Amino acid sequence: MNFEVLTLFPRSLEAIFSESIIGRAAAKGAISVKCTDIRDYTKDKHRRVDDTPYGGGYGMVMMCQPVVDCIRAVKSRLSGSTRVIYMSPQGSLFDQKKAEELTRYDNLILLCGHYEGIDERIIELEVDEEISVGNYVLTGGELPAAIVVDSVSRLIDGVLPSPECYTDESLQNGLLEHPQYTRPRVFEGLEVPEVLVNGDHAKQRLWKEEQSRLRTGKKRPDLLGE
Ligand code: 4G1
Repeated sequence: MNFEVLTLFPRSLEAIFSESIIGRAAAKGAISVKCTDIRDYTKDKHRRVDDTPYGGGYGMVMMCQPVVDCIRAVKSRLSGSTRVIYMSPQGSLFDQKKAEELTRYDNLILLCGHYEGIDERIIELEVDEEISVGNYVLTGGELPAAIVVDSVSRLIDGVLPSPECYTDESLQNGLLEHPQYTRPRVFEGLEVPEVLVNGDHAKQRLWKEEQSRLRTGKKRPDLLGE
């Protein structure tokens, strides 16, 4: 999987993508993540990428020319299937099902807005799909794009150290994780549940499944459709 993030702030994301599991996966070639600076595509003599909105109103809007040229330039050097996604509060809500769906593409181009967003004609001309990561106000689409890169990447072969890391995982079957503990066995008087310390493997598996269901019902009944 190849991710192409188009942004006015490439360095903010490069820092995230060069670390941890995603950084390691990219270093060994299981995925590739590239950030492209939209400003590099401006033809304006002052290198401007935004302008005031027609019809008035607060703030600035990202202009067609640099964004459309940037998308087309990136597209032209890609091979295989490509999906152009605009990270936008107007998109449909990102979830695990969508993450799995996106693994089918060879390339994901993730366009990040800033200011008051982008000229609508960019969406009409070049965007296949709009995705939102949640209902709150942000200053830009960079963190949402990082969320998509992170959650899609971990479904790609060779990204996680062992495949059980996700076949076993909670949200994969629509449930939360059971409570987790590590050493010490007692911390400030709080003990690790006995079954995890002395139980046999079958008992522990049953306990985990039960805890998973109980906790989902209590903390996230919406996941059970309740
Ligand atoms: C109206 C949230 C505006 C925000 C209503 C989730 C949010 C991109 C996302 C905004 C953004 C609501 C996202 C808002 C996002 C242009 C640049 C749009 C930043 C911008 C609920 C600002 N998932 N927000 N507008 O936050 O890009 O992907």
